[in-house]
Amino acid sequence: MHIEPHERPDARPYGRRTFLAVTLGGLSSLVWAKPAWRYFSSALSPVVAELPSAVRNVVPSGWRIYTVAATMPRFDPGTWRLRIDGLVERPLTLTYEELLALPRAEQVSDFHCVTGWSVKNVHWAGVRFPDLLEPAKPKPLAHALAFVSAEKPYLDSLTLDQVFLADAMLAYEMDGRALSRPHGAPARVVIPEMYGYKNTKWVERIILTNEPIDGYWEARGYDSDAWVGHSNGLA
Ligand SMILES: Nc1nc2c(c(=O)[nH]1)N[C@H]1C(S)=C(S)[C@@H](COP(=O)(O)O)O[C@H]1N2
Ligand SMILES: [Mo]
Repeated sequence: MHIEPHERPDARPYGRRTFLAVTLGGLSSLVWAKPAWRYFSSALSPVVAELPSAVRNVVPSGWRIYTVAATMPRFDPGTWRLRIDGLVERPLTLTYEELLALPRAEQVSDFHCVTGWSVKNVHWAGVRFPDLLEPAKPKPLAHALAFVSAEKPYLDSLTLDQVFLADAMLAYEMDGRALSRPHGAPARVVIPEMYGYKNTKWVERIILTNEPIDGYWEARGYDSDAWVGHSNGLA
């Protein structure tokens, strides 16, 4: 089956200007003139690897911001809620404060999009799924989770075994700061062993189900086997 790369127009990668503003912050945009940007867009690009290290350290992160809707959800710490329901004994609603109060985990991991770009050494902080799910008491029949994004109609699904991997988390910080709006504020899935499309941003609801459901990209032809190196999207 032929799979289109998911930068196609309806995947709406952010415009260069937004992206630069988001990513570079205070850096002079002069330094990052348009032609150079192309080379920097993949962290694995050989061009980047050959740069002197002083330059490499200020190379923009390599992230591409993906959305499926026209606007990104806006996070209000006062009214935001995370719902955990479905096959659980105790459906839960967490405030942002309550999420941050759960046991905190940190990690450094690489991030891979199935279309071929990667970002190395991303620092994440968040909560591990056993700590997040325990208070809701998943029922024995619960074998999977559906992550519902506040960005409609994005959603994706993972099995309980997958989210219990040691470096999977619901992340609320990236590189030492609260998760930014483009990266999914206030909380996104991080599962480094799997391609980016399993890393749902703007998570507002987690539904425990008996088996995984098709996610946004899977419904459009991508493998539900999203292990890095296995999925069909890139090859
Ligand atoms: N809500 C939502 N989550 C999403 C996506 C999206 O379009 N919407 N894209 C996915 C894909 S394909 C990738 S590669 C990553 C990209 O993460 P970033 O936008 O923070 O760079 O987000 C994933 N999570
Ligand atoms: Mo992706």
